[in-house]
Amino acid sequence: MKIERVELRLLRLPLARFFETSFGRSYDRTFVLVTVHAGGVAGWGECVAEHAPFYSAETTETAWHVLEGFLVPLLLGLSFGDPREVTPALARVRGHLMAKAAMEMAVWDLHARQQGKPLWAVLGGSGRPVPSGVSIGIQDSLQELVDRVAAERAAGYQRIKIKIKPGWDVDAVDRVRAAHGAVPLMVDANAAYTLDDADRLRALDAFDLMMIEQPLDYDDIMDHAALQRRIRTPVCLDESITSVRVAAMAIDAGACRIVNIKPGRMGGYREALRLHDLCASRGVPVWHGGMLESGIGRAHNLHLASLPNFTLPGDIAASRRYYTPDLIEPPVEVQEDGTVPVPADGPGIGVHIVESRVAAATLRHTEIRSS
Ligand code: OSB
Ligand code: MG
Repeated sequence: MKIERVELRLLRLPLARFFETSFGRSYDRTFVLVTVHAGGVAGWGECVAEHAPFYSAETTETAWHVLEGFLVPLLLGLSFGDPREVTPALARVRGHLMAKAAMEMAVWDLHARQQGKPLWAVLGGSGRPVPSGVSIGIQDSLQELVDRVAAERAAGYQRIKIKIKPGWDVDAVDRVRAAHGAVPLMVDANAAYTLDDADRLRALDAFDLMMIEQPLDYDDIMDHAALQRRIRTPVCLDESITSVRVAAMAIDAGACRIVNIKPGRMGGYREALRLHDLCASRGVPVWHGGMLESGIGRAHNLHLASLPNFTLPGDIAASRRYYTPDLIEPPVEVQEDGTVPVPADGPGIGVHIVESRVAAATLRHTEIRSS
């Protein structure tokens, strides 16, 4: 396959409701969409890099810069038979995993569409509906948190994740447990603690949490291992897992018992599939994370999350929790049993992209052709 042209778009969409983590509060999402064209077929990818370099060092603007100046030219010069050949061809570029992933995943979508197959089939998934949970941000009050949990449980979601930070942790979990009993519950700290907080984090052991996600530094493995030796709650790593190599190290070191998989965080599907298989072989359960994606990125997530070792509910919720309207029709919906069906409206990611909505949200557009 030879890619003939690539389009980049920078979009901004208002969030249906603000989202607050230990990094701060967001009211909208700015992101890059990548479209790859070959033989009259288009593949789409969504870059998970955010406006600010808080979750990761990448931003929407670094992703744009690296895609436009380096990654797209490398792709346009490439002739390949399988989307797995894209990642090694980009290896000269250090880092910028989110920028790489957006383009690599667009190529997978294109490849699936050319074969007339759903994306899940070329990824080795099953297309089964995906057990789904929600990620609930930091609220203005504990009562609002309790009310949000009630609303999400009523919608059917299979587990609740709440964001924590110093000052919004043990009390928040205590209130949710008191109001909601044995609901499957976990917390995500987005790297807001240090090992000095181990006693505070150990206090969370009393609440029978499914896991604590990324309590310590984004690039740390050894401190997480030290923490896991001191707490009973399973540690799950998100930010730290940027490659299969790091994941193997983390598992061997006892730094995590569960892994959050986000292809956007690790350069794309090739590495995410290898991580899925590594975790399966080590008996480590995985779940699919989310980055407040639009329906395009969310569709990608659903296809991957239908692989067999995604045994825990993912952060893949209905469109209405994020964007109203979403960029796709019909929107992603959660079913009464708390699963979300994998989109099946055609080959590839299987969604109808509403081009007028994409155009209305686009702040910048460029097209790069092979010379
Ligand atoms: O840490 O999982 C995270 C959103 C943006 C950046 C990082 C994270 C998140 C979420 C939201 O938790 C998950 C979602 O519903 O998309
Ligand atoms: Mg996380």
